[in-house]
Amino acid sequence: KPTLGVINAEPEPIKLDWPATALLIIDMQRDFMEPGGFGETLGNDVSQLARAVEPIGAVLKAARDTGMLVIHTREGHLPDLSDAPPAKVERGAPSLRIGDPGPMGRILIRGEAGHDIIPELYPLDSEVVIDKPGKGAFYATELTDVLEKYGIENLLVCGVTTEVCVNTTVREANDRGYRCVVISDGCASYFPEFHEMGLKMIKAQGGIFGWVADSAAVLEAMK
Ligand code: C5J
Repeated sequence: KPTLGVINAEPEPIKLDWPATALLIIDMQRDFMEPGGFGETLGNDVSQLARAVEPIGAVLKAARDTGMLVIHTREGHLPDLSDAPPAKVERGAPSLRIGDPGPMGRILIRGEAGHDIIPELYPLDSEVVIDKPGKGAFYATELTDVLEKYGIENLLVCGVTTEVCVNTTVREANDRGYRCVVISDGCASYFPEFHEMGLKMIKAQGGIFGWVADSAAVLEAMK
């Protein structure tokens, strides 16, 4: 297997050293993807996110086949809500608030069924799972330590939602010096127009936060 690959990305192709590259899958949790979870309590049409599952599954399979480091994240809070800022819990007028009992257990609480990753993309025991209280995967997590331990310099980023947790994480990663390639069809938003703009914001201005490529381009480069 070649250790270098070139992804036909926007705004320009990017050459990656595979051993220094990880696949980062953001928040593919039942709470965002399925009826009765956090996403739906906010009034969202959760069916909008389903389109990202297959492309992520294809890249996940390729990453597993090549031995790439795979990191999954989950947004959620401790059962006593001690890591949930009141500003987050109290805002808006959701049908259920964070911590309230719902059909998949307490909304956005670690250990509940709704907090878990969807079966199609379920982590292997050997993969890293990062629990995060915020939208970004670096804030109040061990992600930096994990990336340093494995010598990671580049991230293939996908998951939900494009403009919230994916964008926040890519911005955090970019400031920390990681090259981020965002997998366009491996991301989704409850708002298709936010998805489009979320990707444009990343790749505009010469790739101000990173690169964007579809799953086909990523898979081609990983061959
Ligand atoms: C949101 C996320 N949208 N994972 N979380 O609240 O994007």
